[in-house]
Amino acid sequence: MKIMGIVNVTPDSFSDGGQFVEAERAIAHGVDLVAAGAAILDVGGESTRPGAEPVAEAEELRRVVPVLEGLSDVGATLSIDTSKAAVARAALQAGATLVNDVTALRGDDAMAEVVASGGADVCLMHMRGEPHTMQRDPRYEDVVSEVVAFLEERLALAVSAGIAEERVLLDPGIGFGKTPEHNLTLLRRLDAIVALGRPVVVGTSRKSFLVRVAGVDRDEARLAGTIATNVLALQRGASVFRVHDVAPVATALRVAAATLGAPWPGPTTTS
Ligand code: HH2
Repeated sequence: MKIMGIVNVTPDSFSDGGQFVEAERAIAHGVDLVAAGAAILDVGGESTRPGAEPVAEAEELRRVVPVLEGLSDVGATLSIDTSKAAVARAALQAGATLVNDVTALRGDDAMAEVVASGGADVCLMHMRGEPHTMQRDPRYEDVVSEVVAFLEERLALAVSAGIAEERVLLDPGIGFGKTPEHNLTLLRRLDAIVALGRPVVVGTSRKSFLVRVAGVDRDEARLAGTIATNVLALQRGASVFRVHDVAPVATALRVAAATLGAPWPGPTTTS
């Protein structure tokens, strides 16, 4: 079980320090997340939020490479959150060992080869549609079986492209082309994805469905909802928890794991 801390590298419109300040700030944030309990840092230079505009390859490279280099000896696994093969290739050279591809190798024909030849781990995530349109009336006959079938198919494709099965992680893609009800159903039935035999990554952190479900639009609702869903995902067999607020989620998961009698990395005091 591991916490994946989110390190977003996006331009700061309030600072005139430019590129250097942006990278320095992201590196400092990554160091803080590791101190708070993150074993993986997921570095991303392009938002996949609903409605987000794509970022050009050169700009994405400019954002993420200095940050990965700056974090290379921080003591965490480095993950690159990208669907572009060139960005993944540069990231692996800069110290990343995990490619977190929200398109599950569909976004760039060269991605599978980059992952295979780089000997990297890869997270394959389910997404219905494209980020800028995916939240327009998503529909499924049966969301659980459709997500499971998709992940099974992408896992088989990855293996046939030369990626070792042991290197693949799977993710239901909470919030990616799904209604709040779809997200809740997938979290409730996470066991169906765990049954595919690969570690499952869950990303609910601060997502807007939490506000809809909680019925309270405050930052505390996003954090409380993030904690609730991650604790239940732990109980349902998830292995990797992708979050912004590492310290409170780490505490909640440590207590939840102790309650379940499940192992949790790091010190647990019960006496
Ligand atoms: N969610 C986001 C981005 N990457 N990767 C995985 N494997 N699973 C997720 O659920 C996931 C992901 C959401 O991205 P964005 O809206 O850009 O926000 P942030 O990166 O701050 O979470």
